[in-house]
Amino acid sequence: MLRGTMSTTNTSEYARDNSLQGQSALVTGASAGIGEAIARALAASGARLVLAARRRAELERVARELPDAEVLPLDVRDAAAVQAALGSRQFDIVVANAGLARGLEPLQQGDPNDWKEMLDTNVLGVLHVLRATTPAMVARRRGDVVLIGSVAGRQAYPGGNVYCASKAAVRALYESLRYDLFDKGVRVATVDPGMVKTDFSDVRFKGDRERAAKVYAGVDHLLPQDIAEIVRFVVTRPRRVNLGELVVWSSDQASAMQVARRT
Ligand code: NDP
Ligand code: 8X3
Repeated sequence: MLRGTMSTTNTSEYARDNSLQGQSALVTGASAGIGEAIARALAASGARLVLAARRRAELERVARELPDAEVLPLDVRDAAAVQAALGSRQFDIVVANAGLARGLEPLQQGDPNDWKEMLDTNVLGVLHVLRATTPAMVARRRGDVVLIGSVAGRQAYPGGNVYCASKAAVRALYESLRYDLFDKGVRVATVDPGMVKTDFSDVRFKGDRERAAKVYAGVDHLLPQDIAEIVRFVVTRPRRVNLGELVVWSSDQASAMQVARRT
């Protein structure tokens, strides 16, 4: 076999591909937690960032620390606003991360307003963002879509009902999107984390910080930057490589239900 043929390992290609210089990236839910960490990681690799979420002040806080970032106050539930803000723009990378859980009650005690908020944000919000941004990717035959799913979309747990259903929908969308986009130059991945310490549980328990803290007590839980580094790895692979489904557990978590606590 001649050196320099396609079958030869080319390590310099990998060194080169770690840069996102010249690429534009949209991250939804970039005002906090995992989305903020993803924005920081992609920016550190040279990408120009568009930071989307509802809280302008938090987006501005993140943007101030990045070399080239634009803030885009946006509620992903609002289809018309998402289309108006994103429909005429081009992105190399779209990370659909914005999402939330509300409540942990059995379904028979659940609040339909919570259900609507979760489904509107976690399912329709993702669809709105992808509907607005993927046509330009298809037209250019280039792009990376990364969905932030959850282990909750793979294993339901008590009280997880509608949140788990919303993340199961994200997983189905991932699978379906690959059929829609694989032959159009657009890669699709889903990164599905287990327990990551963010504001997620504060939001789920509507500001009950004590209850939220108990979720992570004694656990060597994941950090937002752990997920961010994986997203960066996904989008910096050579174009022939499409990492698909990445399930990321804390080493202290065996399943949605089994967590080893050290206290
Ligand atoms: P955070 O609460 O820290 O961050 C959630 C982000 O989503 C915020 O930036 C929030 O911004 C944004 N967001 C919420 N609703 C909307 C909306 N309607 N429009 C635009 N942005 C919105 O939680 P995480 O960082 O933990 O969550 C990020 C994603 O990760 C979610 O999809 C979550 O389901 C998923 N996930 C989290 C895990 C965890 O253990 N933490 C594990 C697995 C998955 P703002 O309020 O400013 O709009
Ligand atoms: C967040 C992880 O297990 O709390 O999606 O649902 S979990």
